[in-house]
Amino acid sequence: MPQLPLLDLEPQADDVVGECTAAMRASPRQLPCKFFYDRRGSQLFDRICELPEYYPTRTELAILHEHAPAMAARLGPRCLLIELGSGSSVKVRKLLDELVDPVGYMPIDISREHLLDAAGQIADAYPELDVQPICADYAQPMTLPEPTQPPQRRVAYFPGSTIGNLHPDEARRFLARVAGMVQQGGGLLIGVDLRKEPAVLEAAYNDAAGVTAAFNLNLLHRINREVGAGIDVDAFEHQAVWNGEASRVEMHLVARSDQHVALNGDTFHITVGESIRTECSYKHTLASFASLASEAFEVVDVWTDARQWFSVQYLEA
Ligand code: AVI
Repeated sequence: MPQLPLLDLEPQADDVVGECTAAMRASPRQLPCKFFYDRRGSQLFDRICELPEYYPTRTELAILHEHAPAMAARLGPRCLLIELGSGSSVKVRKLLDELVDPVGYMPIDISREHLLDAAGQIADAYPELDVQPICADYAQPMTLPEPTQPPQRRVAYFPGSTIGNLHPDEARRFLARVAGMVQQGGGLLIGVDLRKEPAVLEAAYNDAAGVTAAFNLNLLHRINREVGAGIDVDAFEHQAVWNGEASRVEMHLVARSDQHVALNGDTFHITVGESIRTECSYKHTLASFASLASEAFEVVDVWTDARQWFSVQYLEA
């Protein structure tokens, strides 16, 4: 495997205890969903993506499979592709297979080992491609290096509908930062999950095999593991509910009995039936997403599946 020139922006380690304590003080009580993804949580998430009820991953892959040539035509020749939160760099292969003379691929991920491993595999599979892995928290502002050849266009790639896990204000701020990253005339190719029947949505976040429940409860195990909080994890149960007014699926951990959670010198009393909200997953319409993005980007192309359950959209800054 080739030795790749890692640009290490040394992302700060998560302050799990500080951020969780602050979120638990909020009303209603919350825990940040970004903490789902420790080693165990990431494994559980990979299993979620394979579940029959969890339609987003396979639907997005099918859209990519069918429309990658059209997407590549829209991105144009000599583009620099910047992947935000590249993980295993799996979905991007469908695009790389179709792009004409891309000047480079910059995968950005917070997990150094995972990044180097995935970037190495891409460099192996696409020997002509200039691969520049960047270890960074893509949610933080950063200055990107110049690619070795000048690109015709910079395009950020953000699949998976991860934008759905941001509240609208956070999403607008994030999109403004991405627009700055790709510069005027640059683009964003983004996966956006769409509004659909509540029964389909609730099943996707409350699967019969209980994998999503384990993923949600792992957050409490993680807090116990990392800060020795001594939370009685069995005293909580997973709940996923559709909040139609806010157009989002909410995941909660509901106390089965009265609980005391000690964190960072604070004790939180949680009464039976009370819940801690752990994640919001917003579901957009094509119109609501265009409006959310409108301060930073204009939507110029949308590809969806036949049921219009998921979309991949190309936005221009
Ligand atoms: C990562 N993100 C887009 C997933 C989602 O669908 O909101 C996280 C997830 N939570 C439960 N299942 C999957």
